[in-house]
Amino acid sequence: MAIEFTKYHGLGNDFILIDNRASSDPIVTPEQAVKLCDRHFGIGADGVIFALPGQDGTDYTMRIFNSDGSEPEMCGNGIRCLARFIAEFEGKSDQTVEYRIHTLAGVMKPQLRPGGQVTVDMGLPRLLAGEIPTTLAPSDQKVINLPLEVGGKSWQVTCVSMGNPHCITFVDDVAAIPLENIGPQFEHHSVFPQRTNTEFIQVVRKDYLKMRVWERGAGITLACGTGACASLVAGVLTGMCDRFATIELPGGPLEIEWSELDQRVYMTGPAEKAFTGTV
Ligand code: ZDP
Repeated sequence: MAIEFTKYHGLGNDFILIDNRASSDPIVTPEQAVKLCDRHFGIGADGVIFALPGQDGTDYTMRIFNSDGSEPEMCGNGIRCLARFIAEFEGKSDQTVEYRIHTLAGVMKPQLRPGGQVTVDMGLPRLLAGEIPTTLAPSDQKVINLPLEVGGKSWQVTCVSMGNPHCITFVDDVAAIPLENIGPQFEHHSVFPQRTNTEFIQVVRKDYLKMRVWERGAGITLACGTGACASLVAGVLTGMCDRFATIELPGGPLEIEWSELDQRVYMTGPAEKAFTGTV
């Protein structure tokens, strides 16, 4: 079967977008997604994202397969790409339009802005150990600055769920972190039953953070939207940063706000089309 796709990226976190409006099941299997994401034998991407019919009164449903075939609940950079992909096939690319998107992490609301930026209402962060999930603390308690032994070293970690699990560590110099080596050890640590995404954060100023990420199911990526949101929340919880900050990722900056008013997290960043094709 021939499948048309469009390749998008958000700060270099790249995805294969598929128009899946004709069916409520993804037209690509997780095994096929692994092959499509392969950078040498396939199209190459960090994940495959499907625009499915909306559920429960939403405009669309988003599903995503990581490059290892696992299915995350949510994807921050991906949902910005999805919003622009939808606007394009709806012929609304030049409009300020908001969509309600059903995801496994709840309803997300991306809004297109002039100039290609997309702001996403990412919902409420979840902070209890049982919600992350992690066994680092009793399930009804928060995990803020608790010690975790990884790679023969003790790290102070804070855990936040943006629908998907994140483990955040503040360090003096993100460039000095041997991500390739310790990332997988965090991801597969026994205290994270659903594995975890891991973010290393360097505080440059209270409103400017630098981040490097090891993603669950995808490894080192140039950017992670949910990770940037989770890291800002962790920074506020630990007193390391303001409620509004720029987060510099290897692929570029995202603006993140944890609103005092409604306690929701808002993410603003770019999403760009790279090319289209048929497989
Ligand atoms: O939670 C996970 O398994 C992540 N790898 C999902 C993808 C997250 C993403 N990088 C983001 O921007 O939030 C797409």
